Amino acid sequence: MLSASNGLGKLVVIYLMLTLLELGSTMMPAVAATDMSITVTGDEVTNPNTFKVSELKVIESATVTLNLSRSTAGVGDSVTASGTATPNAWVPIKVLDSAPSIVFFDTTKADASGNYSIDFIVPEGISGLLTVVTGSGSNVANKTLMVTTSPDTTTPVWTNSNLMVTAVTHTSLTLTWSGASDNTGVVGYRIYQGGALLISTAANGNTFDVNGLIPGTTYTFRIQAIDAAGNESITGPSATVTTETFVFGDMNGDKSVNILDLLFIATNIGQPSTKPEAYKSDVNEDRQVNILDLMMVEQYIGQ
Ligand SMILES: [Ca+2]
Ligand SMILES: [Ca+2]
Ligand SMILES: [Ca+2]
Repeated sequence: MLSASNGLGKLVVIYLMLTLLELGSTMMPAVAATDMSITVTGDEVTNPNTFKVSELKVIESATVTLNLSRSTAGVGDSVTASGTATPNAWVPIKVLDSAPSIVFFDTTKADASGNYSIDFIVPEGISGLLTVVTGSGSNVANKTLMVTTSPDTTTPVWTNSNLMVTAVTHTSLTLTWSGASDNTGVVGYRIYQGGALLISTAANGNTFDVNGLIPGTTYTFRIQAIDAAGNESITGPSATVTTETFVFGDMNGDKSVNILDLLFIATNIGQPSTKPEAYKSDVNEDRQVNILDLMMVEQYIGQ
């Protein structure tokens, strides 16, 4: 606070102040000033030729400091960067990867005491050493943050799981199941017959033909999903099925061999062998349904 008690004194002070302000950098003490504020009030009523410099304040820039709430983090983790800077100043924050590319940028305002704090989330696809920088120009502070990739321990899950069994013959059937999901993706399915692993399949095929089964036998199948880390689901769908009982020549499955079985074969003559009925009608297994199959079955009529 500068003031003077009489008119002459005021003029001297004003002159000195104006000179001081005009000469500025040559007369003022050497400080690292980034801002100045001057409050001037006039005395227009009693003496319009006078005014008073009531406050001359130099705001020095404070050196930016930085602390991180953690030194290691995983993707999706929140990290708090905090420290001190110039009171009420905006503080930029940058997070750089090793390239270096900016993976996060924001600004926050320091409070009247110079304290600032800002949170950021470690983005997807980031790993390795990050550098967190706050401040600007030459007045910056930085800290490193190691982003670790934690192993996937989450197993695939089934929602409304379903396992269908179709095309059941005396030795084969077809399994078809709904898909599972996983936090990192399902890479395949494991098919269990009873408690034993039958086969693993790729994730893009939700169907499998089981062959070589024994006629008239009950089987339980279960499907489990696996992810890239080898985590296997535990709640996959299951189904129990009995293969057809085999009576040689009993083409229509009525447990007897008669003219109806010959008709069954006759209607499948010329059909592709992949058609279940035709496959079944190929009694001599020569991949064709023809008169030879009819002749074989005819021998068993009445037995
Ligand atoms: Ca997983
Ligand atoms: Ca029959
Ligand atoms: Ca045949």
